[in-house]
Amino acid sequence: MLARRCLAILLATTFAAALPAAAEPLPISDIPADFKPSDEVKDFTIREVQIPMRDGVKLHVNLVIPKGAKNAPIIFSRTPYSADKAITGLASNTYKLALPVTYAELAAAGYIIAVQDVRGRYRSEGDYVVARPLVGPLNPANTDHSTDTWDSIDWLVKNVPETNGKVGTIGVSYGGFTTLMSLVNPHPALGAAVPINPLVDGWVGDDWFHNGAYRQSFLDWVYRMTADRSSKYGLQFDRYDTYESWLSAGSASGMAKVLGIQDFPIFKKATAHPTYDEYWQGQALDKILAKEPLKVPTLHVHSLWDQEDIYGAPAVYKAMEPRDAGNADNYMIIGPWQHGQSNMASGTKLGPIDFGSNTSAWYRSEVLIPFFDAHLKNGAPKADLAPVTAFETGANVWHRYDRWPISCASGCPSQSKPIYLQANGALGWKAPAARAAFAEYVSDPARPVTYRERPILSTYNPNTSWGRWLVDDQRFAEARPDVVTFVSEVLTEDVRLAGQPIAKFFASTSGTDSDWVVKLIDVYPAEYAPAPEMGGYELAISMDILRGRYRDDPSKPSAIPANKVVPYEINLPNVSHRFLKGHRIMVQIQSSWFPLYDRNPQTFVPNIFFAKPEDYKKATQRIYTSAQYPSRIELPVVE
Ligand code: PG9
Repeated sequence: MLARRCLAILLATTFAAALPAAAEPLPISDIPADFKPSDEVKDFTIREVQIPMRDGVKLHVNLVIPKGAKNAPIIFSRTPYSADKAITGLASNTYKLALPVTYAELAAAGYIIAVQDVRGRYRSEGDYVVARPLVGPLNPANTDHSTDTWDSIDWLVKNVPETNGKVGTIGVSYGGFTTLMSLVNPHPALGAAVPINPLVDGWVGDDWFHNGAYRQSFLDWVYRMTADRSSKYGLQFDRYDTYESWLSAGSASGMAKVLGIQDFPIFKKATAHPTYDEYWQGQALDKILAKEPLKVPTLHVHSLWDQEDIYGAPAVYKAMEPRDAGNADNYMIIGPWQHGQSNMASGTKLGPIDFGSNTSAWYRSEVLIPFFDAHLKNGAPKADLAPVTAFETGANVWHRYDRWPISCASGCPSQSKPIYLQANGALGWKAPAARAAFAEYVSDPARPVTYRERPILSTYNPNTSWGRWLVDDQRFAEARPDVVTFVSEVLTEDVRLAGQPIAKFFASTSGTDSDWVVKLIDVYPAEYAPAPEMGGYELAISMDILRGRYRDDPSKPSAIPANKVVPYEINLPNVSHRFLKGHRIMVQIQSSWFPLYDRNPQTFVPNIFFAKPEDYKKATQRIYTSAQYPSRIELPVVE
């Protein structure tokens, strides 16, 4: 009996082993319910945190921590463009490849990288307000970018065990704006700040307007950034070449209607505040920071061909200078870059303009990292940095300066010098002697001067070269009958500029409002051996627009008296440039810069956003070049 039972068990176990097990049902979905990528093979970890702010709203931060980090300072950026996208470059196991180049180099230098979605964007809670003003008359809430930065830094230094408790802020453009906001009532752990190409004054010369002329191309940004919280939607124009689209829409608000964004709050705020009123003045960061004590060493980064925020960095450097009694806390670097190019892998060229070396990489290794190290690393020595480091385009050399500007009307090491517009399209150092002389053109809003050659793509079209437009060859404009050109003799010696050119000119219009665009241009020799394809190139080194109604008072527009000679003044963007012997200096003037800027109807109307088709009229423009009306550009010449 026992033997039979044993045999039965033996047979059962033997056959059980031989038979296939009952198959486990496979899940229907091929995507595992819960998977986290392994960090084992990486040389860094990404830690995702939600940081509570003082009002309970939680803001999302991605921390990138190189393996083995200890006593490491934190580099903190705050962005509306996605903290996830900001840290994910190539899918690589080494942060040197995975991170965008600036973060990778900072991580290699021993820093933890922290990137936050600003309030209301992507994975952060709360409401999004574009460039949210500080708490006060323009912001009735109890939080702003300054408080959100303070609360975040406080949390980071208490909750990231790998840190030495010191934080540096950095960011480009919008991120430059949030970096400047970190300087208002700064957290004690904030040891250094690097605002790069920041939005500082949206009316005077950064993203939204320049001297009152509306940068309508930024409707593209408005659409992308405020249609939803995570930029799902990209703007589609009806044509690849948007020139016709803008022209047929009429005004900026006409285009907003076409796109269905006329009721977006940020667009309505612009149309409600076309003048430089309290709304703009109250949020201009140069004005705000001029009143703050300078507690945090700051390195301002300026791009000479910044197509978005060309006003901000030098303006805020200048505003903070009086607070820097020892000339040891307020720094600036001026590079030959487009917007954000200091953060790009290559700063050797911009379009066809060659700088002879990788200026962006040089800035990061010789200026940015030494600056952060000196202020954030325990026991680090002082950095050997000049208060101002400026690249001189044309000569392609870096200079160390103890101030900026180097040349101005008074109080600078060199004094600026006028170059005069002369009769017959000449330009020269001698004041004009002619009794009556002017250059004339007809400005027709139905055929506006384009800001670059067509086709004109939408700002963020994947094929756009928007980032390079400021170095476009200006010969296309010179060829138009509605652009007047003044050009010097061939230079017999170099002319060096370091500072801000100021256009002071006399003009009349047959209309009652007008835009004036002034361009300062370096004309290459017709035969140019170093790069034959650059022969005759007209490289703009500084240009800007003024909406005539604001000539006397940006906060009180007034009609221009028709056919009367009126003086105008435009502060042009800063230059650090050498016109080389053999080149010529050129000035061009025109009355539209379309479609980047909305058209001036050339008839004074209460609000150009709502100008009607019948308001747009041709006007005869005159630029005076006489002894009585000596139009000129005050050039910041360095002797
Ligand atoms: N120039 C962009 C911007 C900054 C601030 C407000 C709106 C736009 C940027 O590059 O972030």
